[in-house]
Amino acid sequence: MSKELHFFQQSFNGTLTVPGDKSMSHRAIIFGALAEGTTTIENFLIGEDCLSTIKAFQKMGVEIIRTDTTITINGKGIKQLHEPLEPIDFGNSGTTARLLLGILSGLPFHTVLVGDPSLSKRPMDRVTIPLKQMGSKTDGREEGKYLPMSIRGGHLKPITYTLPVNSAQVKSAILLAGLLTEGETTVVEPVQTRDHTERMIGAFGAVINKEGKNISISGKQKLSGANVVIPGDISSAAFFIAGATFVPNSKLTIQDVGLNPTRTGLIDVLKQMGASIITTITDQLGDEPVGTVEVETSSLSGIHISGSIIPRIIDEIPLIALCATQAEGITEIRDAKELRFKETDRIKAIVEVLSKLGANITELEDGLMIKGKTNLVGNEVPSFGDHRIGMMAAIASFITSTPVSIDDTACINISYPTFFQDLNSVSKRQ
Ligand code: SPQ
Repeated sequence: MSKELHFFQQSFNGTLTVPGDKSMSHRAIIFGALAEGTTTIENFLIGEDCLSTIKAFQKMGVEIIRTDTTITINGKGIKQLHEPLEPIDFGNSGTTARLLLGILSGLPFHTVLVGDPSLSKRPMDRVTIPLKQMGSKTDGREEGKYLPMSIRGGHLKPITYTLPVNSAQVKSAILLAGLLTEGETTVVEPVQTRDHTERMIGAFGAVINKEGKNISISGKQKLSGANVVIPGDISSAAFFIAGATFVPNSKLTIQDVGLNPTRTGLIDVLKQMGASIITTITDQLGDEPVGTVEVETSSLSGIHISGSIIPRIIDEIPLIALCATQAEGITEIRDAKELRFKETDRIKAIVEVLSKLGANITELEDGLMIKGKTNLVGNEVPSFGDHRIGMMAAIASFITSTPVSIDDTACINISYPTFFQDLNSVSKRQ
């Protein structure tokens, strides 16, 4: 489904709330499905990825009922999960695949796992290598590296594992397997990644301990049903925050958005580039800070971005690259090779899309170099079936004097089905 977009001479104005956080929505379903008792989840993200997580547990016999954005799980504990009769399809969702590999490792049955063509190209050995050390039996395409895979879980032994890649999905997969394992499992995390798994488990009555870089879980803790309210997704708000920094005459407020510091790197980067952004924490939902982001048009300057901030901006790098085309001077992003293992090779995708729009951008092995400031021009661009690339191109159409035509925007339903409605609601003619 291609879409022609032309928001030229419109700005971002007004107030917006964005749908629930994707990472937290996945985790709430996972804990609710493992818990005993009723779990309710409010402001759940009705994106295709999170629906894949629901369907996976339904196939294992968990009763999950959805009414609009509220989910009810009638949890009966881990013992109620049964061998699925059919393969489980993770669709496009890396989080579902990797976190469920962790759980399935500890469950005494056989499961066949498949995904869409994009997910089937994403490495799963980053989780199966430590899970095999714990005793999980997995196999898959290309010597067990890719989906389709099969897994036979069962009795596991605890391990201590130092993450070789800065990945919250790998960390969470091991911790979830550790929850089903007698003894203490420890993940050593050299660079902090998003910590929603660690924060949310408390609501379900269990604990994950953090001491410096060591994150430990004692196995066989009982989870009890909980009421979880999901804050707005900062990675969805990011499209509007980034756009409002460089689209002339913008002044935008985003409310009720998650402000967990492991996710707010975009705001730090944009401020460093000269953006005017004010964040205010107004509430706490469970263990997650929530608040308001106020942003207005500013003059941006290029900066160097590398090191420990990368996991805090990993999903927002397409947007940072777009902002960099509107910043004076050079922006260099390094240490971001992980982008090559997302829904598509996002380094290549960013370069191709922004080059087609007239940007001066160079592909680096582990990142990008962008020379600003450039007048962008409309063109036909691919989204590569990647929701975040498609939405980045849509935001670019606010500053191109001719339309931007995106070949496939259906992929945006992966994380933000109401994106275009929200875009229309805050775009105002200047
Ligand atoms: O779930 P998926 O497909 O991996 O989604 C992405 C995204 O852009 O929405 C990445 F492609 O987000 C990941 C994120 O990049 C979600 C996530 C999580 O919920 O734990 C963690 C990050 O991935 P990783 O590999 O760094 O752990």
